[in-house]
Amino acid sequence: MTALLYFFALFSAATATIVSNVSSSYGPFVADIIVGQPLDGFVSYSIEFSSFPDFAGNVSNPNKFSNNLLNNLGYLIGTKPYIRVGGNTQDYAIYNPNLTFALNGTINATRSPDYPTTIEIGPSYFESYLTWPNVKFSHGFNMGGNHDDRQWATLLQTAEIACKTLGKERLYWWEYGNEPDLFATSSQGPVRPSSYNESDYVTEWLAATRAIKGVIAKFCPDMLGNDTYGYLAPSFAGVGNHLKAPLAWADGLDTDGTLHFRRNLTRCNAPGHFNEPYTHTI
Ligand SMILES: *[C@@H]1O[C@H](CO)[C@@H](O)[C@H](O)[C@H]1NC(C)=O
Ligand SMILES: *[C@@H]1O[C@H](CO)[C@@H](O)[C@H](O)[C@H]1NC(C)=O
Ligand SMILES: *[C@@H]1O[C@H](CO)[C@@H](O)[C@H](O)[C@H]1NC(C)=O
Ligand SMILES: *[C@@H]1O[C@H](CO)[C@@H](O)[C@H](O)[C@H]1NC(C)=O
Ligand SMILES: *[C@@H]1O[C@H](CO)[C@@H](O)[C@H](O)[C@H]1NC(C)=O
Ligand SMILES: *[C@@H]1O[C@H](CO)[C@@H](O)[C@H](O)[C@H]1NC(C)=O
Ligand SMILES: *[C@@H]1O[C@H](CO)[C@@H](O)[C@H](O)[C@H]1NC(C)=O
Ligand SMILES: CC(=O)N[C@H]1CO[C@H](CO)[C@@H](O)[C@@H]1O
Repeated sequence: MTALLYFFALFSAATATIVSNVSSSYGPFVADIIVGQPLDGFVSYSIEFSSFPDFAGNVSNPNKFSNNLLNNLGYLIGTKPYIRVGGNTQDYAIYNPNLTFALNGTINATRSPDYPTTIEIGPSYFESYLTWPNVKFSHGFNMGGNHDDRQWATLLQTAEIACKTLGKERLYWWEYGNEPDLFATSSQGPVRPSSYNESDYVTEWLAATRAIKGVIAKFCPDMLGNDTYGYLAPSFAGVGNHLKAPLAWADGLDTDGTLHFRRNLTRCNAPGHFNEPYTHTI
């Protein structure tokens, strides 16, 4: 399963309370809605990393249409939806500090016809996190690397910009790597050898998340509390793939005690993946 877009429920003590009201033809009915039930951020969304600038816009051109939709949902739910920025394309995104626009994506239809598999992001990519007030985000760091020797520099550079931009008010949790259980077998082109196993994954994951933590300690030291520093993980695509989640846990994925759960209630498939079964797992 290469789910790019799905609904998921996020459990957190954090609250992103909406402050704006929206006009509605439902009139007094909306005022009677009990906010915050059944769960904070009960309806939340994942936005494909490469599409985030389109959905959110930037500081000079914020996407007000998207914000209005989120406000309306927020008014009905009690909190604005939480937004995960990630998916397959987070693992292709290479940081280029000289890029003068948000994202340079190139589609290779042989690899994937519906999203770019060669991607550079520039400093203004992160402006998209500033266009939707009172939304909490998870930012997806690039673990796959796409065979680009700027992968490690990208991680350290984006960790600094992401923590400075999001701050603890906007951050939900971090995510390092999307569906790493498919890295060795990806139909878009493997990014790890076939010998890649759970202990390799755990070693790599711990080393990189500790490096991210080092960057945060330097630039955003107020984001290292137990309620502000953590990861959505293992972010596996399924239960029958090359890496198995139970083995990753057994191999020490949560050695640092930084993992937070994600449970999906309903998911919908992304374009190009409609052949997959639609699942309800409430
Ligand atoms: C939202 O607007 C409705 C209708 O004007 C009003 O009754 C309600 O108190 C407002 N809610 C908030 C949270 O401002
Ligand atoms: C960015 O541009 C500067 C000035 O042209 C150049 O020196 C530097 O190597 C470039 N950096 C990258 C990562 O391309
Ligand atoms: C902001 O978005 C507008 C509209 O898409 C675009 O023209 C502009 O180049 C963007 N600014 C930056 C710095 O990317
Ligand atoms: C965007 O990426 C393509 C390669 O995918 C490259 O040919 C092009 O020069 C890049 N554009 C900019 C402005 O960096
Ligand atoms: C597109 O992807 C295919 C399969 O990975 C590769 O063989 C081909 O060289 C790529 N084309 C370009 C222009 O990069
Ligand atoms: C995983 O692969 C590494 C080499 O990449 C090897 O050292 C290790 O023994 C393997 N672990 C298991 C459990 O097979
Ligand atoms: C943070 O969590 C760790 C591990 O659960 C615990 O040992 C530590 O006391 C906590 N720190 C605070 C400030 O609550
Ligand atoms: C995308 C995702 O996490 N899907 C999972 C949703 O829950 C079912 C059952 O618990 C899993 O099989 C899916 O992998």
